[in-house]
Amino acid sequence: MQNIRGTADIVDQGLVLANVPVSGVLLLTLNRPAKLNALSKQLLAELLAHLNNAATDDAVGCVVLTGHGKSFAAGADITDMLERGVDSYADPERISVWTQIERFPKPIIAAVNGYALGGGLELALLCDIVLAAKGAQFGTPEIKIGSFPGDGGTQRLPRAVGKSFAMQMILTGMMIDADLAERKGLVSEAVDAETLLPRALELASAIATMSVAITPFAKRAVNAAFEMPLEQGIRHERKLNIEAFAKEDRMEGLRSFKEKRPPNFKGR
Ligand code: CO8
Repeated sequence: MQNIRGTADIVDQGLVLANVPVSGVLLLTLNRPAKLNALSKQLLAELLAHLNNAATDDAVGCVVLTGHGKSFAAGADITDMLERGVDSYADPERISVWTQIERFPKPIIAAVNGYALGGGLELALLCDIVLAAKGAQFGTPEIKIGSFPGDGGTQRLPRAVGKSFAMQMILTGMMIDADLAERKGLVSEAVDAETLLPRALELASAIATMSVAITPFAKRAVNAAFEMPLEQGIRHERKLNIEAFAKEDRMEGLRSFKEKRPPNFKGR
């Protein structure tokens, strides 16, 4: 696995490629194209290692996650599940890696370039913004192989598209295209394939110019909307806002407005 710091070009090694195409933005590319980027334990571990580096690197303000080849990710590794049965799915290390990915504090944009199926869709769903290329396909086909979503899909998909459509997807295993995914609120924008990465990097770059100390608070507050009842969520939002006043950047932002100049965020 390569070191992400100062990496200008993708080095063709590892199951997750990392580079910094724009200041402040870490681009991670799932790189198991021969298996449509199926989420093996090793691939997830490499993804987590990059995210752990990014979490503590003040130079990274936003992550873009995409896939190499014709797939974002075609799901959990079916071959491994067949070989190891329940031990493949319930492997405590695999689950711990997944949970840590879910807790990554900085914003992640999924740039879905092809198939986002099963665990691949679940990975996109735990990202903060999902963009899709027009040719992308989304689905939870697990039911067709005697399974059902097991890494958050039954919980996050209904929150994204509502119960009825989520049930339709989960119980039939149907695939939907990017335009329908956009209409259902699963993705924020469906764009032409050649625009996907530039658009993702543009948004990520805009996010990375904000305070790296503050954007994680905003992410936590929005995610609370999917985890807590309204009243509790509003209390949580207030608590996070009070905590954020302890950050230098909070006062710097307010001062910059008063002084009619751009803020000089320090990420503290
Ligand atoms: N796992 C492992 N290998 C895969 C996966 C996968 N999820 N998806 C594709 N591959 C492999 C194929 O086996 C093939 O390998 P090989 O060349 O060695 O035979 C290679 O990738 C290319 O795939 P195809 O030849 O099938 O490519 P096509 O373009 O013909 O088809 C599809 C593309 C439609 C995406 C097809 O590959 C497919 O249906 N893939 C499986 C999609 C799927 O079912 N995903 C859900 C998996 S289960 C899951 O994610 C969550 C389970 C959690 C609960 C489990 C409880 C037990």
